[in-house]
Amino acid sequence: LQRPLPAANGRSVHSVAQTSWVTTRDESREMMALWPDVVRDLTDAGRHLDIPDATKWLAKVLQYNVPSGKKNRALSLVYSYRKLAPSDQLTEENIRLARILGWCVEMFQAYYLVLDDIMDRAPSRRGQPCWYLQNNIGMSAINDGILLEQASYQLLRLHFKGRPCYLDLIETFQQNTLKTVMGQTLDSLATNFGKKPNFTLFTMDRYNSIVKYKTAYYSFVMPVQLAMFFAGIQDPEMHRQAKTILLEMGHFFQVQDDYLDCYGDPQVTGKQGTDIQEGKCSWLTIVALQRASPAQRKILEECYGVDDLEKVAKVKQLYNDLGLQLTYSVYEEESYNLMNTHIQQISRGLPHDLFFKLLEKIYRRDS
Ligand code: GPP
Ligand code: MG
Ligand code: MG
Ligand code: MG
Repeated sequence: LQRPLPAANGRSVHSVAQTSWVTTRDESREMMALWPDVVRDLTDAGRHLDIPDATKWLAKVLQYNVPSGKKNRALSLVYSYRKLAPSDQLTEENIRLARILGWCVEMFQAYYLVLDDIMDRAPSRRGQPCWYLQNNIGMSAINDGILLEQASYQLLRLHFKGRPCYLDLIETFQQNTLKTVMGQTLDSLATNFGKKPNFTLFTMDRYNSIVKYKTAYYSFVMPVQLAMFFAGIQDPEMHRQAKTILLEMGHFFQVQDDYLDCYGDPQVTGKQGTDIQEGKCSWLTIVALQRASPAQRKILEECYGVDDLEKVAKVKQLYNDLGLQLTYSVYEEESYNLMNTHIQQISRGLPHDLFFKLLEKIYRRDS
């Protein structure tokens, strides 16, 4: 599925991507082997036995929404832990705990996605109907989102309570969730809560804030921060340097997400794009507004954020006329090179190859 990768900065991108793919696949298998234990911990380990219906429902919510994704965030966490922990800490038991922490992250991701899909009126996710559209669940899915969030804290409590890093882990989840919901707030404000979008908020500055908060913190900063705390790394300067490059990667990741919403193959991404009809503040729209002639801007004002297939097609045609696919590939290439340079500048004892690996995982992604 991957396009051939050109070498950048003299590094053989292709071979790095291939090796990482093999290890990622093995780690993904190890994660899946642990999943039944996670469900058991949360459903029939002696808790809430007096309300078996609710426990059964929780098992269903977990099964549908958590293990079906790519697990990129969990895999990043486990990989980071392996790279960051002192070798005497890398016991079977600690690797298992890192994987459980990975599942906590995936449960948070599932919680965000269940709610985000309601907010974005999305039809599909990970190649299946969105949870709120399953069996008339509708707005009850809001409660299921909260179930997923609280189950994640419960799993954390079961395995980490009493460890020195426990409070740091809880705070990392809480702080990053606050950032994420603040980002969703900005996203909703630009979208004008489902009415006609507010183009005065469609600036690159505003876009940068939206994606930093709604995506970069929880998708890139959080998994590595958790791995650092679990590995016993507290040094604020190390955390600051990691955060700086991870926010950059998270920004890049959301630009890719916006691009794939329009130009991706739903068979590969597992989700049908809705950004145009929902009037989202997307990277494509910002660039289009920057480049549009007055006549073209008029098309956007008439057609953007309207649930009408013909109008959606007109917006896509305008993106094509403005050459946005080429703009995107140039942007992707340039950002990739810039991030490689920034990784080389990391000075505070953080392993560069960890960040190179995280970057390779997303560079030129199509899903
Ligand atoms: C991505 O935006 C942001 C999220 C999935 C964060 C949701 C967080 C909540 C607290 C609800 P997006 O809508 O473009 O993502 P996607 O394309 O995957 O729907
Ligand atoms: Mg969405
Ligand atoms: Mg959204
Ligand atoms: Mg999207």
